[in-house]
Formats: sequence, C-alpha cells, structure tokens
Amino acid sequence: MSDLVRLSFSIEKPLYAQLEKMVAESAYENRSEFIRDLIRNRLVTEEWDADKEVVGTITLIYDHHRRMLSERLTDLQHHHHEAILASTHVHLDPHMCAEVIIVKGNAGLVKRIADELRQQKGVLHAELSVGSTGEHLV
Ligand code: NI
Repeated sequence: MSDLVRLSFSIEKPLYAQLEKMVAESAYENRSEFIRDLIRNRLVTEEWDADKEVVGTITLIYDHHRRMLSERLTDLQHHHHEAILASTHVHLDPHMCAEVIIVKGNAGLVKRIADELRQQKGVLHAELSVGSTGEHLV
C-alpha cells in the first residue's frame, strides 16, 4: 500500500452535509474510503476520455433462436481476438442467453466492439461497464 498523506480541505456546509449523507447511505466505513473511490472513479473516467488502455465488460442479452446470431457474435469476437480476454455464456432459459465479455484495449476500440455487438439484430440488451487496467489507481 502507498504511504498515506493526511490532508484537510474546506467545502461549503451544504456540500459537506451531502457528503456525510452519501457516506452514511453507502457501504463505506468511513469518509476517506469514500473520497478515495470518488477520485479513482474520476481517474477511470479520464482514462476512457483520453482513449487510454482500459478494461471493460460487455454484457449481452440475446435470443439464440435468432438466425445466425450466435455465429455473428462469435465471428465478431474472433475478429477482435487481440482485445477479447474472456467470455462466459449462460443459458438463462430455453430461449435467452446472457454473455459477459471481458475486453482490454484502447477505450475507443472497446466502445467500438460493444457497439458492433449491440447492433446485431436479436441482441436485446448490451451494456458496457467501464473499468480500468488499474495502472493509475494505486
Ligand atoms: Ni445460451
């Protein structure tokens, strides 16, 4: 773990009240943990905005009876094989599938892969979660 630095800063009372409310309503044990994660979230946002190397997860919900859809989704992942780290497929019911794909690459590429998967006919939902390689978060 990095050396800790103790700091103090001033904020307006209403903002302080909001902070205390957010910490109280969260699962965080203290204010420091909460603020650390706020900063990390901002850093991850900046990584994505600056097209840095990131990690994302794409969750797809689709009907596997849709003609050729499973094949098209697999083809797309093979096309981007250098960025696809892993995928897991779950059969939700006799028709519906959930697939979670872990992707690593520049943010623009990860977004493009998510868009290409999302645009396939028969994909009912596609959600990209933005993550980080962790390089800048320690
Ligand atoms: Ni399935």
